[in-house]
Amino acid sequence: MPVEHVDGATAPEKIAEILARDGCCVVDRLVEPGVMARLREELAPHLEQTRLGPDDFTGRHTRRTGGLIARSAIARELIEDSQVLGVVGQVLGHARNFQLHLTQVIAIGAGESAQPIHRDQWAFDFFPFPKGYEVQCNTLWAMTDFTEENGATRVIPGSHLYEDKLQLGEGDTEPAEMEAGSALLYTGSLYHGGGANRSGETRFGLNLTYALAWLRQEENQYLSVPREIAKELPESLLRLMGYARGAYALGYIDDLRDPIEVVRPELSKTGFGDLPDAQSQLRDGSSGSRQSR
Ligand SMILES: O=C(O)CCC(=O)C(=O)O
Ligand SMILES: [Fe+2]
Repeated sequence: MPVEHVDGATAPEKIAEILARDGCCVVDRLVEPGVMARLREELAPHLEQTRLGPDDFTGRHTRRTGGLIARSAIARELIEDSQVLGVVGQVLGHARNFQLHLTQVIAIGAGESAQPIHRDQWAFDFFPFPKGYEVQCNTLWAMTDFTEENGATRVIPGSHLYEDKLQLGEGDTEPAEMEAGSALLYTGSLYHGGGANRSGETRFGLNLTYALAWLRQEENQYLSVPREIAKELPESLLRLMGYARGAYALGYIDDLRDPIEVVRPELSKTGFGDLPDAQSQLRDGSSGSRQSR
């Protein structure tokens, strides 16, 4: 079954429905291809300096460049894309809040072989999350066109409901082909992998992922983004990076202080900040689907 495509104006609710059904969906032309060209220009010095991967999973002909909040204004905007956050809010709506999990340009070089098929949520030490309980909602933006030949991500629509820890091969998958400016959205439970690059050109993708705020982030945002830069960021992005509590109590500093105080003291909420809201949710037993931002 090929991956379903929707156009860039599709409502987040509709995309979330497709993700619930298939575990993946391509949103065509979410931004103009020119945005992706500018992103590449902006990141060029960092992309050039990034080392090749050390193993077959990360890819020995693949460069992975992170720290994108510190390095790119365009990436910062894409991280907060309202349509994407709308989808993520729905897919992860069973938890109180979610946070940014990682920012990474994945540049699959010519001659790269196919990445092993995996679930991204295996990063959580292979914890067997219950089927249907999504912990991650991911985007992979095409910075160049994604074609079967140049290493378009291989996906298995519907595999988010498969058993865990399966060993699947390229033959089980479909290529998520799309034009630059489009994005593949997929859950952490979807079986997928980077494709083999049989073209002569590098395939550039931008992986921006989000996870429940009670899980550890894959890319450590507090250490990847220097404090001088963090001080200049908008509150919404800081909250998404993890300068906020996860669920009710996770991540405060010392005397129950709001973590945002470290970078923007004027934004601090006193005590638990959102305590009244948190308490009312505990009292009425609802799990809440409010994003903390
Ligand atoms: O670059 C891609 O197409 C996918 C890479 C991937 O799935 C991963 O590194 O986890
Ligand atoms: Fe992956």
